[in-house]
Amino acid sequence: MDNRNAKNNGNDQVAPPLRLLIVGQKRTGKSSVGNTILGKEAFNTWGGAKSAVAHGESEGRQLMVVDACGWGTNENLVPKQEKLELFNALSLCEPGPHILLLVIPLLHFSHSEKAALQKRMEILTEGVWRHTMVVFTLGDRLRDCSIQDHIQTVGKDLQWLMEKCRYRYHVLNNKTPQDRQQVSGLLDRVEDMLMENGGWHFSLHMYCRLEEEWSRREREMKERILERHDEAGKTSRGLAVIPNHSQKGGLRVNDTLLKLVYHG
Ligand SMILES: Nc1nc2c(ncn2[C@@H]2O[C@H](COP(=O)(O)OP(=O)(O)OP(=O)(O)O)[C@@H](O)[C@H]2O)c(=O)[nH]1
Ligand SMILES: [Mg+2]
Repeated sequence: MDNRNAKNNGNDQVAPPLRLLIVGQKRTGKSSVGNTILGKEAFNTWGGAKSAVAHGESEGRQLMVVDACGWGTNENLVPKQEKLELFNALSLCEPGPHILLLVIPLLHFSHSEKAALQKRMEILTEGVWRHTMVVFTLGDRLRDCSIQDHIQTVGKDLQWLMEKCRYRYHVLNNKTPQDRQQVSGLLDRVEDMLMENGGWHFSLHMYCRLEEEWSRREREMKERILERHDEAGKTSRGLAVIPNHSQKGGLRVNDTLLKLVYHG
């Protein structure tokens, strides 16, 4: 745990900064989110800027905020330059961000936007979702409609995203940065997530190693099961042991679905 005391409660000890990484598609309001959170013009909003880092104090918390260069709309592959930009943004918040703020404007969320987002998040491994919260921008557009209604009506792609983030989201209106309640609400949510994660920050290196380890164990276990049943097949007369893979990805032997249990 490396962020036991993100909130400086007035004692003299300087709390370690909470590291936030702001990601999302181009022109969605990422820099504005950074500025609203920090309560100052830390990032430029002219567009097209490279990833940048800013420090500051906001609502009693020491913060380090990285505004990542926005990603594009290609839903089939992630251009090499975009991958490098993503890694560069990660390296700006070494040893890793506590929380990623994934910026989504309160507009229609299309299937191709979802596909493009999924491709970028996959680079960061499945583990990144534990550290990700959605920040809806253009909060000023929510007039007569609640955010829950918006999520319901926008459709299944946004609902998919909500499920990935376990419904952790917050709405910001960047046109009223003086509204500090919206910022303290967001930072409270961030701290709750940090507690749920035992204080651990996101580490791409660690999650990549974990994914490799899981697939290695899965491979070994399947091989061992197949070997064992091959031997059993040789010794038992009349019982044909036919291993195959079920449609759901489980392993079936003689029509019995074997469940693989991992202890990792
Ligand atoms: N009405 C409204 N406009 C917003 C809001 N947030 C951002 N904008 C506007 O959206 C535009 C883009 O905002 P940025 O913060 O520069 O977006 P970005 O994602 O950093 O853009 P890139 O760095 O080019 O990827 C700017 O004109 C902002 O003023 C919001 O909550 N409400
Ligand atoms: Mg920007």
